[in-house]
Amino acid sequence: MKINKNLIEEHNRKKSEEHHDTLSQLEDQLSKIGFRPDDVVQKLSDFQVAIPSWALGAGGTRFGRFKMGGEPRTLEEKIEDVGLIHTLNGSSGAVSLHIPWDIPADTDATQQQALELGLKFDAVNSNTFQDQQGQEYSYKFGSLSHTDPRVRDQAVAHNIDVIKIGDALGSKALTVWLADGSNFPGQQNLRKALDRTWQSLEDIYSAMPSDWTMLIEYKPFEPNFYSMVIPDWGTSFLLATKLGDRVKTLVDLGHHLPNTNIEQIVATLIMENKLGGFHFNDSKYADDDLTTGSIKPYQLFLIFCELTDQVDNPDDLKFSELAWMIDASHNVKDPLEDLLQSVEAIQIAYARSLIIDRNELESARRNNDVSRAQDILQMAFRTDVRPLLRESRLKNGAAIQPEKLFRELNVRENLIRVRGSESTATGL
Ligand code: RM4
Ligand code: MN
Ligand code: MN
Repeated sequence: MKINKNLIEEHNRKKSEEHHDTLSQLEDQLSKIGFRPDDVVQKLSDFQVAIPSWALGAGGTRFGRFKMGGEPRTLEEKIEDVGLIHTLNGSSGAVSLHIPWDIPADTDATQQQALELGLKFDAVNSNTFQDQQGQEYSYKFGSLSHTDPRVRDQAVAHNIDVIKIGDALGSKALTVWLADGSNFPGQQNLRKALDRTWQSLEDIYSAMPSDWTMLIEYKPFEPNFYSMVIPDWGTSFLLATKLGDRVKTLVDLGHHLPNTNIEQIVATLIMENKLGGFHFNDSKYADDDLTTGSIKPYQLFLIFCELTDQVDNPDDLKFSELAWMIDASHNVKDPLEDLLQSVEAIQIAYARSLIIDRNELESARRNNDVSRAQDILQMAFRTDVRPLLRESRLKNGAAIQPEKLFRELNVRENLIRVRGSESTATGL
């Protein structure tokens, strides 16, 4: 299914008056405190967040999976769905593939399809956390960290295959998330498991094209419940440092123990030039893969505050060099609506971080004026920046209110008509 541009224009015409009223009010308010709203709008228009190919169907828990209807049956249909999201919001111009769930039958055709929809390929993800049919050795007891060199070699070879597929599609990064670890004390030699992982990653790194980046995720527990080989940002950072310049840490927001100060991790990684990108989602407990910004919007804002804090070091961080990706799972919501909500939440956090009075904040900090510093941050957080988002969508030729239009056009019903109510997407 494709959404005709005329429908977007018609929607925008209907919403235009109301939009311009709220926008000019906000513009006045921001100009008074010395901001140029146009700059924020421009930054928002340029900012693109990749959609994960594994989040377009109904996700499951280990207890079950409920059909949603109209799920994409093929990679082509997954890319079509990302195209739908991007047509509606103008901010999802990239897709992140998971191999082997999404092996393209014909890379040229896949690339062509993406190009026509205005999509690029962000990081490709390898998968050594499941056994695939016909696979020679099992990953039951690990992959890159396995005690048996034949298993490690197989896992390394898989990662190199993933790079090859990504390379043919124009991707420039590999994400490695390792499920390796142990369930019981004594099961694994902790030091040796990390050492073997490092060696396996070396093999992958040396096979990677010179303009590629390797992104290493971390996660404290699950599927292993006693130890994970890469449990935290420190271990990811250590491996990234040992391996080389083109290896960085990927921060998946759900991969932390409750109440971890993620914004502080982000600040440290920026300082060391080791921040590779994000898997955006939200969580109450751990790897819940909920809609970004649905549980802890203030945390998301604080993360963006670190990302856009360039008062003293304007060249520290190049947004375009980071991988901005969503990693979510949908058990009860329509994934397309959920992804629209996620992108919007990310943009809201970004926009709010751009209207912080940085000089005032720095001076409050210098003077240890704690109350003032808190007020400055919260003033930005409490501002409704959505008119700026809507303006950036208009600029990108997208819909002023993408979720509204999604419902008005009965997108899900149309997808069910074409794909049936029983279709299932590959993924978790
Ligand atoms: C993991 C991790 C990976 C994702 C898989 C599906 O928890 O977050 O990034 O690829 O789930
Ligand atoms: Mn992830
Ligand atoms: Mn995860």
